[in-house]
Amino acid sequence: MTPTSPTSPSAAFEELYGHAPEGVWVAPGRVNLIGEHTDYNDGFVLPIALPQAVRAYARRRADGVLRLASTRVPGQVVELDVAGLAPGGVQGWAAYPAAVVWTLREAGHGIGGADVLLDSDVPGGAGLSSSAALECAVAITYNDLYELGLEAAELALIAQRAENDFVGVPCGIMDQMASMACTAGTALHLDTRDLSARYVPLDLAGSGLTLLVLDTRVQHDLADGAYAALRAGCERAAALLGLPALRDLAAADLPAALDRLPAELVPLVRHVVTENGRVEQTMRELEQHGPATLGPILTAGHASLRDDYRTSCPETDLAVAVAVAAGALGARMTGGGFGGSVIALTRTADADAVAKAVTEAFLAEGWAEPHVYRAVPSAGARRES
Ligand code: GAF
Repeated sequence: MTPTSPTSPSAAFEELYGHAPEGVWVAPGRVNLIGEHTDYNDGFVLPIALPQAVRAYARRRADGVLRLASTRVPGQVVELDVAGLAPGGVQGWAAYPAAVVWTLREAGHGIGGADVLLDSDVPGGAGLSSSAALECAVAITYNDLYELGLEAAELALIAQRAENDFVGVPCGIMDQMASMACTAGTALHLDTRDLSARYVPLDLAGSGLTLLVLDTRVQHDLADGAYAALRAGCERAAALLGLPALRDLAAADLPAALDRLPAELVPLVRHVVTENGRVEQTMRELEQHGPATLGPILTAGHASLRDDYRTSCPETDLAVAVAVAAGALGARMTGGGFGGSVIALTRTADADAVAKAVTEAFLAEGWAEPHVYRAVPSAGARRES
């Protein structure tokens, strides 16, 4: 699709709103290499941004009206009064962009209306952060349209608060920071306590490696309560141990701490502490040897999510097992879980065979054929034109 084609989002914007967009802003989805369910425990994460992204075509309006449209829902325009936005007042996909506008206003920023058309190629419900990409695209759009001067981390916090307080999902900060702050060719090592970032080069192609993303097409829904229950369990465990967060539990103190906890919290705490260790181990490997030695750490991370944190499902477990049996160096589910996507690190020469083996295994089970992508560490949110 070219910008001048009659079906381009720019042309669709003009057709919908009767004028051209002022600009185009883009925010990517992500995969997390390692560090799952650590972000709401003040821990460490290591995501990369994907080439798949949400684009916001937008023009500022002077009358306080927010008009929202999406190329995924042709013909629908949701019209909202910015001053009247309130949690619970907007349903469906429009809740995410509206949430960001509400949050900016709540935070005291002098913002008003806009015409916005959203265009996304981030698969939804695949654990690839389509919601965070949507929020971040709107946050960066408003930052420019209203000259707010906010930094990437401030916009990520606005987007997270939008999801927590308006949409109602108690997510951590990983997805929004990944979308806002990742850079091309690197993984982002984020300390979610103070948002300090380190960028570690991740030259997959140059190392003869491919990072496959296998979308199991089992839709996860973080709003369904399971995610909130896990987060609450972690917070209860930290409180029982007298710690600000599980991040403050050192690996050496883990056995003694587990003895003091009720049985149902033991596997949660074990996952979080060992997962933080795997992020740090991954960083050491990347800095000393590059990505080729990461496989076993990824697979160990999956075992922990499967056996301790219990956020995997038969489809993600099978994808990991078959990928590794077919020659992947390592594989794990990525994101919140309960479905979504698996990442598999393979030698590039083996990537097609691994993808084929997983596809055949799914078809043999009578499951939908997985969607397969190749993850390339890409740039974070930015103005595109
Ligand atoms: C989801 C959440 F949105 C993130 O904050 C993070 O907790 C992740 O699940 C699990 O690591 O993507």
